[in-house]
Amino acid sequence: MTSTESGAESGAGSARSWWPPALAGVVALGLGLAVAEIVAGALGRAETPVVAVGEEFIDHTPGWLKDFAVETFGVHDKTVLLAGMGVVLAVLGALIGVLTARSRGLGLLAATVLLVVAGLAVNARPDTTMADLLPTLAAGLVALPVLAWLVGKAAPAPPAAAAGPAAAAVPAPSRRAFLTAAGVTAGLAVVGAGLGQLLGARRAGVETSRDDIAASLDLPRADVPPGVDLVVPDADPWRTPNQHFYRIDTALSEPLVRAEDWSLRVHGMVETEVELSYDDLVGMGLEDRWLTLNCVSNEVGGHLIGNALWSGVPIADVLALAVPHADADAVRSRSQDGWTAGTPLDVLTDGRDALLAVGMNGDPLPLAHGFPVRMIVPGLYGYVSATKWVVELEVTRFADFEAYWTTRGWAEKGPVKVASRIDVPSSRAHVAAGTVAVAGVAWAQHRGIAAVQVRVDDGDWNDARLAAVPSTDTWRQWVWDWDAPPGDHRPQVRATTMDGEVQTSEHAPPAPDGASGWHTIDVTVD
Ligand SMILES: Nc1nc2c(c(=O)[nH]1)N[C@H]1C(S)=C(S)[C@@H](COP(=O)(O)O)O[C@H]1N2
Ligand SMILES: [Mo]
Repeated sequence: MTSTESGAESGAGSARSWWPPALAGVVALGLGLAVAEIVAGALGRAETPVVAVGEEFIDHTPGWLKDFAVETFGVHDKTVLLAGMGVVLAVLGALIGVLTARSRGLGLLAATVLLVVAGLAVNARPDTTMADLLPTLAAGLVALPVLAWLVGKAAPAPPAAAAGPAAAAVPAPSRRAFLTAAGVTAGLAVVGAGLGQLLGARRAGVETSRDDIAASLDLPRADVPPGVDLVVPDADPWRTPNQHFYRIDTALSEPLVRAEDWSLRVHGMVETEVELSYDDLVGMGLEDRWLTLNCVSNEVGGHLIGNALWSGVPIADVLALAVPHADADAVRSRSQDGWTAGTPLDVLTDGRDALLAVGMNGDPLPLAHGFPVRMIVPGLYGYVSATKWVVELEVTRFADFEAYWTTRGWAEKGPVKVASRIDVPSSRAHVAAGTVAVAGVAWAQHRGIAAVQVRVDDGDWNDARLAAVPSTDTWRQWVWDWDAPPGDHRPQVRATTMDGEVQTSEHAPPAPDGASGWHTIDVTVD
């Protein structure tokens, strides 16, 4: 019976060597992904199959898992996701390779299914066109034949008549030939991926567009105002450099928007729909404001917060061009990649420095922080206000829509809670007895920090010395000189706002509307 025979043969084959076809599958898949990188890079598109699948995954993971990822991995959540996808892809590639060795038809079918899934993910991304399918298509056109060819070398179909002795004679040279073929393919994949990265780095001219903006816009030098930075060793600087500014968003690969292609549509419940180009916007006049931005996912004592000099146009001025209807109460902003935020209309028009920002610390916005234009609204968490790559403002009513994070269980409105953080000493530090500078920051954007107090081991509260601030919209540094006696101690901090709210000791987790509680650290005084 032929089926028994071939079964026995493939059984002997798999006992001898299941790994060559598995390796063939991994290498073929790798080459396919490299080809996708090259084509996406050449086309200047952000959506490679891997990116699209990753972003669909991000958009469809349940809220709790996302919260867990941000809490556990913080700003490294994307790296962890990509690493996880790498492992899953390697396993899938290996399985497809093994399957292909058993049955060419089934193996190629499985590979095709994988491609179709990737294609569907690309298609499901907002703002994708047929052109975004080309990287996936090219990946398939290269990976499928290479898969069949490599698996053929890894597990040569036994000649129908050949029995034991012939099979025993074949392996050595064919194994060498296979390893050479696999090695060359893997090398091509690595070189290809590198080339793709290089092409991608040109980013469809977005970096060039950013350089042009840097040259043409007269952005300010972001000199730190006098007295704001207490310069306590090891404390965070008052001004957060762009490269150290936390990054949180749902985009696995930054949306690529050139300033010259950007436009902002203001519509919905307005008298006149308005569409602005980048030049229209900056032509309205840029204002420079120090504003502190923080994430609702920031834990007590966390670092998902930063302070920068933002250059931009007041959102109120742009809304005024469109003239919102009196019964509207919200603005739904949308980014180029489809993410949305819902911001109270009154917050955007009450005279505070809510900006459509184009500059950050004297440079055009970095791609990761929303180039070419983003929103920044002092007093609100980023998820309800700080839309990056913003392309649309829809004047509407909260009753009529839900924004990205609201549909995932976070609060509809996200005013910043008053908070304070101890930066030095670091938690579990050992310090020498004597005078120890306890220092950090406190923030309650747009309300302002009036006082910061520190106590140790539930003792009396001591007033910290406050640094200067240019407005109520930034964080405020503080320092308290502690006469530290030897032993284990627990300093903790609380802040009071200018409108008299004392920071609550009540612990709340970040979800659904921001963490609360006093930052407390453990210090050993030697
Ligand atoms: N387009 C877009 N804008 C976005 C987000 C996003 O996922 N997509 N995340 C928001 C959140 S939750 C925060 S805290 C801030 C973070 O801005 P940053 O990355 O510049 O620090 O961006 C906001 N704007
Ligand atoms: Mo956030």
